[in-house]
Amino acid sequence: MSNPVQKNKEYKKFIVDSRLQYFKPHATRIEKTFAEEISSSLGRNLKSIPPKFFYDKKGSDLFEKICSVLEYYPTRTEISILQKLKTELSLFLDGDFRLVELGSGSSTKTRLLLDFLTASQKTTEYFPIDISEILAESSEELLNDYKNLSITGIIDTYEGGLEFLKTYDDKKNLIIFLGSSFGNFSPVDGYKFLEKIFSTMKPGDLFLIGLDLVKDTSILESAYNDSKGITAKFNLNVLSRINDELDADFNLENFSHYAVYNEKDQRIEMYLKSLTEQSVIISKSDLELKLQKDELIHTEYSHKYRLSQIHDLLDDVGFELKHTWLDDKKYFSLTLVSKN
Ligand code: AVJ
Repeated sequence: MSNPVQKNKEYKKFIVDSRLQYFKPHATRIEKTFAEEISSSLGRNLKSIPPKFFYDKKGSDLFEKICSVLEYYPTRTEISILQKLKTELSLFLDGDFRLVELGSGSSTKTRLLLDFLTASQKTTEYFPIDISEILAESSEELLNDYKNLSITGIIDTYEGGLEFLKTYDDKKNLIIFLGSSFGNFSPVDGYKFLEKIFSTMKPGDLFLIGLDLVKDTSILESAYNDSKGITAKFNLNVLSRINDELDADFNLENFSHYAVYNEKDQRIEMYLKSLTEQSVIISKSDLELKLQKDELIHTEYSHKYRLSQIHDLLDDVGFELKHTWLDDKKYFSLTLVSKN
């Protein structure tokens, strides 16, 4: 086969060493800037800030902390399911698979799958797809710990990375999307995203998705209102980020964290509540934001699913259901599907 890189002219390949390389799109894409997105999302009648902006360095660190607070059950529950799953995965893998991860992930979860793949395959490739530069240090640690592993980072949006992978070669892919990150999508956007994944998969490829399940409102609301206030800090941090990067003057003391479960729409809704009537200047977005007392800025939806909904959704997109793994309390799910 000819060098597969040549087919993807719009990506530039960076070789770090024989086991580590990454691809980055060449030209700047026609994506809106942070300033533009904030200008339109906060410029509307119902104000919002897209959740993808939570994850600057500080926000990513705070999210890591959330993952280990007592009330936030998803991370540790998913890890416990992955521990169980990895011993059963061989039943579903015919031949060698490359691990493709949407998001560069928490290395704890990635490692559980790499433990299994690197032990059962002569060599294993790991392809994280992430818009933020994939951390050099964590790659180095992985390469140290798994001698028959090689890493190819794709620094792009999930959609871009998947499109790139589609024509990359004909090795089989096990695509993983963990942590219930899918829960941030609205039902319509989520459906489109799954169609995108489906359309970029080759027959024989597998897709593993981690989704949070519907449960008692009190358990859900506690998970997003932890007693240490880490989730509140995480939510408020997006305002600091806007202050720093867009020359804004949000006074964080004038806002509070508010998270509530909407039973009808099966989602946690997160907001920043304005504690006073106030006005905020966001220079780089060219915006003077006027807020009423108690006005809400929407920052995140985190959808929860019933098992039957997960199965119907994946089935509607065209996937074939292979298996769903749950924890004992049925708090969280991991579902493996294939494209035939
Ligand atoms: C990363 C989107 C899965 O929705 O639970 C955690 C983000 N927000 N606490 C989630 C989050 C507040 C998290 N996801």
